[in-house]
Amino acid sequence: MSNVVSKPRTKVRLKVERPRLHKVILINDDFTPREFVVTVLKAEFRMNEEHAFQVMLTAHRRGACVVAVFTRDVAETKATRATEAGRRKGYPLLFTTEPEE
Ligand code: TYC
Repeated sequence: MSNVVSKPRTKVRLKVERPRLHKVILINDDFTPREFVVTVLKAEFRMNEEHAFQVMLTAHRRGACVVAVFTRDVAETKATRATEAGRRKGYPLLFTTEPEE
């Protein structure tokens, strides 16, 4: 049997902050077909037709639209995948990310 007695380590945990969330933003362009934008939003962001159509239309009218917020890694992965889906078809479709205030 062991005689070693270890003292519990003192906990110094002053504050636990939630990781900042990052927005995925859809950028408008003049070339990507509306229907293709809707298809990508449904596939990559699991949106239904109606929601995807509204997001596409907002980006079309205002130049950009926030798609959703995620932790940084997830936001960047989804933005990259969605942008690449457009590239594969030769479209300039672009999704960017930025941290929430
Ligand atoms: N503006 C495009 C068109 O008229 C459609 C479109 C909408 C493209 C939103 C990109 O993020 C976008 N065909």
